[in-house]
Parts: sequence; C-alpha cells; structure tokens
Amino acid sequence: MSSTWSLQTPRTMGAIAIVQLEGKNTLKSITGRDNWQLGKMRLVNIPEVDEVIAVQLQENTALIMLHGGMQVLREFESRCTSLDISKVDDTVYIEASNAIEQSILQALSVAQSEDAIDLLLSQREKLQNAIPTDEDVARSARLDHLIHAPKVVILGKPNTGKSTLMNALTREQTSIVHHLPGATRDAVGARINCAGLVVDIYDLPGFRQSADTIEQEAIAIAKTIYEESDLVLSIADIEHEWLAQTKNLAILVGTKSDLGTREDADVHVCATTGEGIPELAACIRETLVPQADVLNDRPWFFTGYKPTDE
Ligand SMILES: Nc1nc2c(ncn2[C@@H]2O[C@H](COP(=O)(O)OP(=O)(O)OP(=O)(O)O)[C@@H](O)[C@H]2O)c(=O)[nH]1
Ligand SMILES: [Mg+2]
Repeated sequence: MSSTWSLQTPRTMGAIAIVQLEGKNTLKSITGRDNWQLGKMRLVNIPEVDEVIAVQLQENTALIMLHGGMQVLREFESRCTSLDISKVDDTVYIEASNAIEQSILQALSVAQSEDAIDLLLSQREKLQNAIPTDEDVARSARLDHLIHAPKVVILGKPNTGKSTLMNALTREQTSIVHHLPGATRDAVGARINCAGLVVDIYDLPGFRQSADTIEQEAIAIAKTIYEESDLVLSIADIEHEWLAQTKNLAILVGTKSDLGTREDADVHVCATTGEGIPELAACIRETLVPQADVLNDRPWFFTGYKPTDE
C-alpha cells in the first residue's frame, strides 16, 4: 500500500490543520518516531516543520494536527514530497464500510443544502446493487443541486428592476439600483438560501449595444455566466418586453407589480415592497429540485457516487 496524505481541513489560514495519513509506517517515516500505540495521542516535533499532535488510528491510518498557518502547511507538503508520500484529494473515511458509504460521507462533507443530509443518509441501502434507469439519471441530476449550489441568473432588459430584485432576494444592498438604465455594469453574484435550496444568484447587466468597450467586456462575461447557468429568471415589467433567451429552464418574472401586472408572467413581484418574493423563492426551489424528486423512493445516484465493491 502506497503512502498518501490528505488535508481534512480547508486549505486556508486556521488555528489547526488536520492531515490524514494512509499507508503502513507513514506516520513513522514523517515523525521519525516508532512504537505508535493505536488511539494514543503524542506530541512530537517534526524538525523544521512544526510541533504536532499525532495519533495512529488504525494500522494504516494516522492523523497529524499541525498549526494552521500556510507556511507550516507548505513545509509539511514539501517534507511529504521528499519522503515520497503523495497527496490525494479524496478523503478516506475510516468509518465507511464500503465504497457507497465512502461516497456518501464525501458528498455530505461538501453538500450545500440542508435537505441533502437526510436524503444522502437514506441512500446507503437503496444504492446497494441498484442500476439507474434514464429517469433515475435525470432525477439524480436535479437532486445534485442540493449538493452543489446551482447557478441562477437574473436576465432582462435595462431598467426592468433586476438589481432591486437581487437585493430583495439577498436581503442586502448587493447591487446598485438606479433610475437610469445601464446601472449594473458588472455581474454581481451572491449565495442565498431559496426556500431551503442554496443557490448562487447573479444579477447581470442588461445586454445592450454599447460603444463603451469596458461595458461590452462586462456584457461578454455576463453572457458566459448566462451560458453556464442552471436556471434563468427572465425579467420584464409592463414597459419592457422579455429578452430573447435560449435556456429551457426559465421562470418568467413580472417585476414592478405595483405599476401593473403582466398576463404572460409565471410569478409577479414587487421588489420594493417584497411582495411575491417568498413565492418566487419557492418557485426557484421547485423548478430546480421538485419536491416529488425529494420524496421519490428510488435511489439517488449523486455525482461522486461509487457502487459498492462488495
Ligand atoms: N415602482 C417600482 N419601481 C421599481 C421596482 N423595482 C425597481 N424599481 C425601480 O426601477 C428602476 C430600475 O431598477 P434597477 O433595479 O436598477 O433595474 P435594473 O434592471 O437592474 O437596471 P440595469 O442595471 O440598468 O439594467 C429604479 O428606479 C428602481 O427604483 C418596483 O418593484 N416597483
Ligand atoms: Mg441593475
């Protein structure tokens, strides 16, 4: 078995950094100490790296707790490289008894929406020897939005109230609002909770012809975000028409409902008073992750799922 290490804590400044070591004698080779008793913590000095707390958890698995500074981590990393201990990105969960449990624990560690937790925990038995149908694949892709925050873009003609809507959804002054069209120059993004579903929402500048090269550049970036989006909130008020768009998952949002409502909108909002905002949030959630999918008894073949090796 080869020697590997993986970082268990985020790769950023912190009080401690926890590293998991795999492989026979990996802890011995990195600390230079022998006779590790299973489960017994020791304070050891790794020369020119750090004074660390280390524990051998199982015959082939150990943990090292370093101080969490970036320089310490860099020193540790180069020490591992010089000892031929390679870095792996996937955490090995010693409590997992098979590949399915391993992938469930991995997904739990990155899941963004709370609803993912119970659903992932209920997949252990369901996934045993399960073979996905086409319908399972489609439903599983929708449920994956509970793990990885989907991208939602607000798209519409200038001055239709996109930024005001963005601020109502984020409950903060995230975007500049102005009575003159063209107020939003750059795409503005924020992570929000939409009726239990965590999404990344982007307020895009109104796509329009402009002689200003900087504005054209900003619109080009916004178009890329639009292309990558999972859902479009297509915006129009009573004065402006919908912007032509080609995404098949879209909600038609009629804004400025205090000034009049559009017959052809799916949802009506008045972002200045907050009217219709909870309904829009519920609609976003239901469109991306329908409740029927959450309640469905079939297995969820989430991204990263590995069939059991038993
Ligand atoms: N009456 C009313 N006015 C609104 C509402 N929402 C936005 N407005 C006004 O509409 C104008 C444009 O609002 P913005 O949110 O800046 O519009 P936008 O679509 O982001 O505009 P650009 O960034 O220029 O494309 C501002 O004067 C807002 O105060 C609303 O619900 N009711
Ligand atoms: Mg704007």
